[in-house]
Amino acid sequence: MKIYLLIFVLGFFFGKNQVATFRFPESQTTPSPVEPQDQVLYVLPRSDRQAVLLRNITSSFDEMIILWMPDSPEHIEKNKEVHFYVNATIVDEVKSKLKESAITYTILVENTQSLIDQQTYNDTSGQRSTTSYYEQYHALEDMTGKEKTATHAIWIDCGIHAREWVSPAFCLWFVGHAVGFYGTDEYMTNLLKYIDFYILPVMNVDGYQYTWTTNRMWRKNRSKHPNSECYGTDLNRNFDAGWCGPGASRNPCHDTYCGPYPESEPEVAAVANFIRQHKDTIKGYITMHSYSQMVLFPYSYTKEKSKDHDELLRLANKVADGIRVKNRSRYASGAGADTIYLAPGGSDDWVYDLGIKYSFTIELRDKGTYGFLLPPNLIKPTCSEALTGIKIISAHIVKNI
Ligand code: 0X9
Ligand code: ZN
Repeated sequence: MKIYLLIFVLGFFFGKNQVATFRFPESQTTPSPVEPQDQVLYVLPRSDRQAVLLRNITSSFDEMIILWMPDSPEHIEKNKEVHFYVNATIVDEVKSKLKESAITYTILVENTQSLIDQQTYNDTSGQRSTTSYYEQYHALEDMTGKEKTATHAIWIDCGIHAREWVSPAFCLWFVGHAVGFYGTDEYMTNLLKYIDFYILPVMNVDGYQYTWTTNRMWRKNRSKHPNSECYGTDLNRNFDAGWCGPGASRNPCHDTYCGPYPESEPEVAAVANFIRQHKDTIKGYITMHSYSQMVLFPYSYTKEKSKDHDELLRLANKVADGIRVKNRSRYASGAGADTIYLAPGGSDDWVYDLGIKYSFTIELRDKGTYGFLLPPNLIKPTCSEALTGIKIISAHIVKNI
């Protein structure tokens, strides 16, 4: 059995993975009950007019509204769910605007700050021997690892997007499961006879750290751009696959900013270099995101089908079926561009075009009840169902090596 944890190896290439000691941020204490909290609102636009209005509202309040779903205002369409995080100071104003425009909304998450507190206060170092370690969220300094060489391997990365905390939690949980249940989980033990895993628990190290210290809703990395006041590039728009085409933004202030050129970001360059160097060994690529419960495969940068579309669709359907039967959770499956939205510059598409056929994005729980603020007690069921999926993909890869 070989499981490689890549955080330090790649951290070396990033050249900037020093992390400050975690300090409980002042802004993250639960306000008194009378103090209004940030809220997540849900709207289903019923007409093109409502979609346009929502596009305007969600893009006009600067940092005060953070779109959770879809990824950018341009993707807001009639009859497609919209989830957005609204700063407490403008919650009333936004609600009145929606009412004025006769747009019905519901509150998805009312107690955001309490959820954030619940997810950060119990971060523990040095409790790795207890199972509950894997059922909590962990700050960066809590994760460690090293690298060797493999013959057949599957790469799994987590934490491309900073705020999707259940993703890094999954990578840690997966390592804990593979090591802890080696010999007991027969399927996994067998799998590990034929295939190694490269695990990168957090690709977006700076962004992830920033969500622990400053802004829980941050998505991008934290790079600085010469001609802009805004920070950050969306790492999943910075890979060299249809780079910065429709579905990405050239504006550094936007959440889907593609960066100044492909692989401009050190995190992306490090991962791309590693995968290029190991492309004959790496037989499968799986990148973990949240949220919306989906099993996606290339392409996302074009609506055209890939040449392996049929095989990948069958496999993605098998994953969704497996999760439904074993874990009783519903995952949608399909090519990215049809299933979620057109989004170029993603890691899965780049890896696929490099010649690694089995390339998947898994969007973990949930479907919007908590969104990015998935409570820690849901880490375990989320990881269990993701493991079901990864076992199915891995078995297919092993059969086809
Ligand atoms: O928009 C994304 O990058 C992913 N969704 S998320 O909500 N986690 O941000 C979807 C990625 C699908 N694959 C590509 N766009 N290549
Ligand atoms: Zn994501």
